[in-house]
Amino acid sequence: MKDTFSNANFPKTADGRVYHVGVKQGEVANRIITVGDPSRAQKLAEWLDKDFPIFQHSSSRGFFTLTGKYKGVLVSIIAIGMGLPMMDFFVREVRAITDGPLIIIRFGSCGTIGKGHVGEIVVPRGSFSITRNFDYFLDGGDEYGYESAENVKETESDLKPGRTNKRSNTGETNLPRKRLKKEERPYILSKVVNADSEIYEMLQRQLLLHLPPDEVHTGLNASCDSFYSSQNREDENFTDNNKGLIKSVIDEYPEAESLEMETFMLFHLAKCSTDVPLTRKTQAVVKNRMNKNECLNENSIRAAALMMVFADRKTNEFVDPSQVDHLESVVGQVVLDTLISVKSNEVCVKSEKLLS
Ligand code: R1P
Ligand code: URA
Repeated sequence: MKDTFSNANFPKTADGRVYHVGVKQGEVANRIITVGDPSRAQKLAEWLDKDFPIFQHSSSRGFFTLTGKYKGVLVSIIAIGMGLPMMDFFVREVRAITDGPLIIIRFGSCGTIGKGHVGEIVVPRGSFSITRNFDYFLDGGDEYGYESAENVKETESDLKPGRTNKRSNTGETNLPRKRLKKEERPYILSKVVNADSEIYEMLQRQLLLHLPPDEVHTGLNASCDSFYSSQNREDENFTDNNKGLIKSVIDEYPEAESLEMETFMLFHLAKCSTDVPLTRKTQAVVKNRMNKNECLNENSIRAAALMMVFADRKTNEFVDPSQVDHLESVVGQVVLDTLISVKSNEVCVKSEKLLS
C-alpha cells in the first residue's frame, strides 16, 4: 500500500519517512558513502561487520540505503542513481532525518579528459558544473559557441583591420565573428566548489597505500547535466552544439581531470549547509554571505569524492567489467577506512544512538 504524506513543503509520512529516499530518523548514519549503482552499494556492504545487523531499504524512487557497522563504527551506504537532481534529493532528505554533522564521500565512476587512464582513480580537490544553456538553443549560435554568421551585423566596430564588410555571393559574411559571452554560450561552466580538504587528503593518502602514485590523479572534476551533450559526446539525433566543448573546458580549467554527473551538487550543498536552522538566522545575513561567496562557517555537511575512470575521452577506451570488479574491491575498502577515520566527536556520539 502507498504511504500517506503530509506537508507539501517537505513531505513526510506520519512516522517521519521522507518522500523519495524513503528513510526516517535512526535509519541512516552520520557517516555515509554514496554511489550511483546499487550493485556497488551491495559490494561495499560485503565489508560491513558480520556481527551487527544490516538495515536495508529500497525506495520506490530508486534510492537504496544500507546501514551497518564497519570496524565497529556506524556507516550508511546509499545508492542514488544518476544525476544532479538525485544528489539533491539524497542530501536534503538525509539531512532532514539526521542530527549533527554529516560526513559524505561519493564513490563514483567518471570519464577522463586529463592525465588519467581507464582503471585509474581521480580524487578531485574541487568540482565545477557544466550545464546546457537552454536559451542558447532558442537563439542560436554556431557549433563552437560563436555567434551565427547570419547574426553578424556589418558595422564598423565589428571589422578587424584589413577585412571588408562585403557579403559573398553565397550570402556569407567574412566579418570576424565574436566569441559569445560566457553566459550566452551553449554550455555554462560554473565556478569551482572545493572538497573538504582534510577528507580529500585522507583519501589520497589511503589510496596510495594500495595503488601506484601514477594511477591516482587529483585536479578538478566537472559534473555535467548530461552523459551526452554536456560531456561533449556526439549524438546525430539532436542539435547539441558541443564541438570543442572539452577544449574550452580545459582552456578555462587546465586542471580539469574528470567528467561525471553528481559531485558538484554534493560539494555545493555541503557548502550551503547550515548548522543552525535558517529560521534562527536572519535571511538577510545568510543571503549576504552567500552573495559574497563566503562559506557559511557552520556547515553541517563535510563532503569529498573519488571516482573510478570508466571512459578515456582522449582515446575512446571504455572499462572492462573485470577491471570494475577489482577496483570496487580495492577502492571500496579505502573509502570505508577513510570514512571511519575522519575525526568528528559529535558524529561518533550521535551515531551511537542510531539503530539502538
Ligand atoms: C553515468 O554512467 C553515471 O556514472 C557516473 C556518473 O556520474 C553517472 O551517474 O557515476 P556512478 O557510476 O556513480 O553512477
Ligand atoms: N560517467 C560519466 O558521467 N561519464 C563517463 O564518461 C563515464 C562515467
